[in-house]
Amino acid sequence: MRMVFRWYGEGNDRIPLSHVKQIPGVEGIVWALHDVEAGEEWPMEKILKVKEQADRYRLHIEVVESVNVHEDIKLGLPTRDRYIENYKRTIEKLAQVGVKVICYNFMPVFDWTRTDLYKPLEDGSTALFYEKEKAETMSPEDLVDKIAGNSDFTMPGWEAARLKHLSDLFQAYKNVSEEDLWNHLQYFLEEIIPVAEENDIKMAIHPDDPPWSIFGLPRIITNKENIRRLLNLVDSPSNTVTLCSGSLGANPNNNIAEMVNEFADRIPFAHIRNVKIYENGDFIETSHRTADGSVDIYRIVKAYHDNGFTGYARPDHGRHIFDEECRPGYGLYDRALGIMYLWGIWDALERAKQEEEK
Ligand code: DNO
Ligand code: MN
Repeated sequence: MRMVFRWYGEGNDRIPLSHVKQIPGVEGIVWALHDVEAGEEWPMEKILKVKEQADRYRLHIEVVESVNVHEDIKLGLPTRDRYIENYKRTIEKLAQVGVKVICYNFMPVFDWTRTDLYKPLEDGSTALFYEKEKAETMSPEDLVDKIAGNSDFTMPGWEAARLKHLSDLFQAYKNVSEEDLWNHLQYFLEEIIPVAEENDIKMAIHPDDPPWSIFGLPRIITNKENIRRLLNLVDSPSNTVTLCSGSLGANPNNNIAEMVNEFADRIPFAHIRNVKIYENGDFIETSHRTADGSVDIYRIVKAYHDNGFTGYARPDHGRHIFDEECRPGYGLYDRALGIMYLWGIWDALERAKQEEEK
């Protein structure tokens, strides 16, 4: 397991790399050019700037999250080919600086969705929260206002410029069924996977978060069967998954450890975090500890260990603790604690194996 840490870039993340460097076992950053719009080719000067910054702390930049997919590609519009060309050029450039994994998602309009960014937990910390009834009755505009308008930070997946055209976007998706979305994903993958293969890059799709349809928009990367289908769309070692335990784990029917066992050789990147699910369908993000949430983090880490996992892993979101002022879900402290919990499980498993072999 190779531990990495998401970092939003100089001037865009309050956490300095000097602090990231001090978290035990972190070897690289998970990064992106957050100021480049979806569909545009990433400029080499900007890529090199991030590399220089990371080099200074001897942190690598092998994992990118995300190169976002332009909406026209998801909609299957004729203009998609231009954006797919840009995507290919970006893959090639990233390979040149040593990138190995590119995470992306294929969710229409919205990335991760929550109804509350700072919901108090019983211990006095706050965390990202999803209230089912609110999500089902709220308008998309109110949600955008709540998430993008409520934060001092630019929120990836919630870019104001793109979401200005919300009603047009919803109109455009009116006639796009789940099957259409599958077809559009297949078209995209058939184009980009050969380029990824040639450049020794793994394209790792992130599951939908939460793993069900919101506002009537189609969502397809939601469970084991659908991940199997995705991997079969283009059967290549470069067509892979970012297995996110928290996203998939919001649905209690998803057994993540089972997915690790089935898809191990096609998971180059693991997102590990916990959520607590309530009976009414609400869920809140908790500490990484198994006892604190509904997802069995121990079993998941054990499944990775059993399968000899050598891919990258990151703590996904964390709570906001110790009065830290941070990007929602992306503070330093709780993610650092999460890393130590993951290492604790991993090292104990590793040690037990070595003792057995003696
Ligand atoms: C949620 C997060 C996501 C992720 C993007 C990747 O679990 O990991 O917001 O960053 O969906 O494209
Ligand atoms: Mn995730």
